[in-house]
Amino acid sequence: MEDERKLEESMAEMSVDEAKEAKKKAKAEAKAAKAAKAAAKAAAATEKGKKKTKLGLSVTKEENFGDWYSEIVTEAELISYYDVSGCYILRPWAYAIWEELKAFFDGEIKKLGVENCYFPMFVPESNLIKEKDHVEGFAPEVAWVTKSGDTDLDVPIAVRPTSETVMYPYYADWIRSHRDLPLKLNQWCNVVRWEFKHPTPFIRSREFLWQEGHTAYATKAEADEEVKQILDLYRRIFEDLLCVPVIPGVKSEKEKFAGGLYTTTVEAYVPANGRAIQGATSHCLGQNFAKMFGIEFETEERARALVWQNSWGFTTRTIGVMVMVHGDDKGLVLPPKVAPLQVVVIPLPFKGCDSSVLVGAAEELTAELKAAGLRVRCDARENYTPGWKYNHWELKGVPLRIELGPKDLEQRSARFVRRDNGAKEDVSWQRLVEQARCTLEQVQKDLLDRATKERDQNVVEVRNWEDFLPALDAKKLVLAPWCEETAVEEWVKANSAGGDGAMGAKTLCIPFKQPALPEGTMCFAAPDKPAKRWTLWGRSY
Ligand code: 87F
Repeated sequence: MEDERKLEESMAEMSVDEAKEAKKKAKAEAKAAKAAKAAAKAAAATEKGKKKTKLGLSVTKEENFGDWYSEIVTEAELISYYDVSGCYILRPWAYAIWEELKAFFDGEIKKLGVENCYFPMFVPESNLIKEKDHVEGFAPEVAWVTKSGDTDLDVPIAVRPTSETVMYPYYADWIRSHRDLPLKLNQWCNVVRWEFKHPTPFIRSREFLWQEGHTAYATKAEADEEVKQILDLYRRIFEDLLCVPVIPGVKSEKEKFAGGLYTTTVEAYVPANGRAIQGATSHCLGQNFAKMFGIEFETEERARALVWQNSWGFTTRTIGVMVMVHGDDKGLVLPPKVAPLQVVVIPLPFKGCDSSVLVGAAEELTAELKAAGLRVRCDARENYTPGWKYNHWELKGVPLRIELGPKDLEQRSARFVRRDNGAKEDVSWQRLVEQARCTLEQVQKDLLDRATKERDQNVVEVRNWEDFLPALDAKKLVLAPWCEETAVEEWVKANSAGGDGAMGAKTLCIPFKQPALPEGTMCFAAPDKPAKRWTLWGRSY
């Protein structure tokens, strides 16, 4: 009541638009707070339930995907909830996965001649608003520092939501001649976007980790080339590391980064709820920012010219997508290439057996695997039963479990158990390292194969509007011939929002890989307009 009154009072001093905006914001804030409270309550309830059973997850992926996800990310010790709504603690298990992705991408961009750097997280107000198109739609999400202690700052300072406006004033300074080009910088950092939509760990958080690359070239051809190269690295992060198949393509005019020329993207699919999710974007900014920030150079012919720029980024969202795609009712299923631990060795002491010999042998096998470069740990803790350990490491998603019991010891072999499909195999000690490597490679391959099959079964070609909604409602992504008119895109979105609260469909991308489009094919949603290309549509995050 008190808050409402305060809001009314301050609204009396605002313009109608400002008042509307403030009301909207207050409503969204209240909604976010309510959602956070509900999430905390749910977390506490499942915590309680589990204390009773000690069995790991209390809901199945199919029963309630949302609850399953909140539970798995906390129970597997990827994240902890934090006291600021929409912010999460990345625990070592999640951070180690991030470090794997980072190591891969960092190595690859260095091969392309990109250098790492670090710019401040604070943006002067005057720079932030220089590029209007770019900031307009995003303004409500920008967080501001307005005080130090009790004193108001002379000028408020924004916290970076992305760093175009932080970096480009200095690009204008540094770039003078064609000899200063190309300039290729990247930074690994955090960014803050004060979102009001329901927050989800990794998927939508108010602070997240990412890399942002910002490059400048003399020619458009060079910039175009890099956009593709970076997008392909993003594809490899998803497919080769996370075993998540993606569809690369270009965004529609409506969905592209407004400040740029065109946006390329990799789009993933979450089978459990049929939603699409943007994986990472690689933008060609054209010369828009160069104009705004005066980034010019002298050509070899001594003429003045504007640079061509790109920016590109991927975030900790990648981890959330991997969890959603591969996790099961026992917990996480981690692809070996990103798993913090690839193998866990568990000795199975038996009553009446000398457990020190068994544990000694388990530790030796562990050392051998470690020496071969695998990430492995021996879990010989005496205060937990083997059954408890199986559940624990399954929950954490370790790709391969190696059990060693008295019988195995006798036969100088060990039992391999795969996390992804439960397959068991007895392996002689002589072939231990070789077979562990081979099994992990097979798991990596099988995870991508399985996810690709499932994704492919859920992308359908639709040629007319009648078939569009039923496909969406059956949790499909839809590939449809489209006229590429924004008005039609907006019409589709409005007319695909279900009465049951289902959201409208968006264009995800115009895939680079196009099925044949016969001459005379019309737009699926506007049958009087010729279709230009097949476009991928879906309900999305
Ligand atoms: C939120 C607030 C202010 C996204 C925002 O995709 C500005 C923005 O510019 C904003 N949310 N964006 C677009 C970011 C574009 C681009 N930046 C570099 C990337 C990749 C990395």
